[in-house]
Amino acid sequence: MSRRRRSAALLSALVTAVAATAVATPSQAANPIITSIYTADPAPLVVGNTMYIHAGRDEAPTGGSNFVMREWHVLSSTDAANWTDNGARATIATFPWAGADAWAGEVEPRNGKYYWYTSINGNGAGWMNIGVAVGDSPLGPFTDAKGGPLISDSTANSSGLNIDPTVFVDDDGQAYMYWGGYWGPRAVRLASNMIDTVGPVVTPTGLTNYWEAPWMFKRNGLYYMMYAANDTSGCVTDSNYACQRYATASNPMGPWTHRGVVLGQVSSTTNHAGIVEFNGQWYIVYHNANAPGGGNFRRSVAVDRLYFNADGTIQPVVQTTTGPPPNPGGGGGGSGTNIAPSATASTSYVSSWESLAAINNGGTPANSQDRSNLAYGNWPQQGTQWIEYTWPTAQSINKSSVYWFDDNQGIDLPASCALEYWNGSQYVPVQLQSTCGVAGNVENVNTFTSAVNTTRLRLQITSRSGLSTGVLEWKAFRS
Ligand code: FUB
Repeated sequence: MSRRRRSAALLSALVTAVAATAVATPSQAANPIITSIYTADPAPLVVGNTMYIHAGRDEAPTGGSNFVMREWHVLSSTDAANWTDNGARATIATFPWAGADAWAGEVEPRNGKYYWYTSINGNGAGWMNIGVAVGDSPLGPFTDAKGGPLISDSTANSSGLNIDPTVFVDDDGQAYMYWGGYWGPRAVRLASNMIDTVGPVVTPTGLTNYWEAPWMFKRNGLYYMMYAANDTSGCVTDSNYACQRYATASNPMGPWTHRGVVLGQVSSTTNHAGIVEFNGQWYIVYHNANAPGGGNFRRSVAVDRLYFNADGTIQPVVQTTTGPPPNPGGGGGGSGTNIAPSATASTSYVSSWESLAAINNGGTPANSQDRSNLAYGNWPQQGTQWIEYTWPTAQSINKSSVYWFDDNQGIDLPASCALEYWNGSQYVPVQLQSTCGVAGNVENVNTFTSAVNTTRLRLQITSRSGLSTGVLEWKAFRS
């Protein structure tokens, strides 16, 4: 395999990404979180120490009476209070088979890839479709993953309006997609490639007064479905508006049991929201018409805290104009001490033009190509390689983070990773609170379910087919 693997297409995509990054626009903490443009239909995603929001952009003129939506932006924050607009990361042109209406979507990670499911108006028969794009990081660049719609009006039992996908991958690896507008929720299983459906499209039961905009997640073994409703029986004062109701289920395909209202009426007629946990706090992201010059087709994303009761029910959200207080958490170092610099590093293999010293020489890279503070790489090895820290005395460790090296040549982001520790007689897996992170351009923070006491910590790294892997910085935090 050539060390100089580099295609013109990849270069062009990178140039696009770098250009978009160059115009990143930070804002002050407040709701709405971004006022330099109008944003809508937010879908939150936590990767490492960063919360991302994938959102549409409203471009309707003042007084406009229709959506004008041509692109999706990615907003990001490391404290849930101060947000940066990273620019348009996907547009209608991302889908060559489509021509209009970049409506609501959601990004779901799997196998080191990020799948962006979107509502988009196809050029074929019917109106809205569900498309899917794929990228290597939450910021993209994203390309059409399928060459046509995943769901369209031709799909048997599809919704009356095929919009607003929410995708959820369960602990057993099975993925589910819910979507639908005009009171027509639908559900289907996705294949492990994330771009094909498996089995029939079904109509879920129990989503009382469902209108559109589902959002699925799981907490403490219970499945939650939040969705927009527009009834006047406890939801809104005028059915042109919507609230967010929610239901729970013990099975990802339902049946669902309606539990109540999460988010009341907002100042825009549409109400679209997502829920996520970040640095130990739950958040709801939603949109309203509160930005200067805002309106029903000039919406803006807001973020507020969300609280669960002890029985798993959700407390009604208090909408604020201040937004949540900064919550930098412990991600990327934070409260714990990084003890990697005091360890001796070893590895199964290091290539001659890279350096093992890179992994614990401190600092946080600017991106996955930033080798200014050295880089570790194992090209031309493929499959599983490891790096390891050894301390002279046992350390109590409860968290680790890794910043992957990707030279866009022979070294790429891994397919997967795993942490192990030496228990005195053998290596055993470190149990993590979520899947070992393999995202590019971010610090992937892996929090342990409980601290381990050990003299040796090992990071197992499995490459993608035909490629090798690398690390810019690997941290281990004392509990
Ligand atoms: O933004 C266009 C549409 O409005 C979304 O797809 C719906 O959820 C509603 O927010």
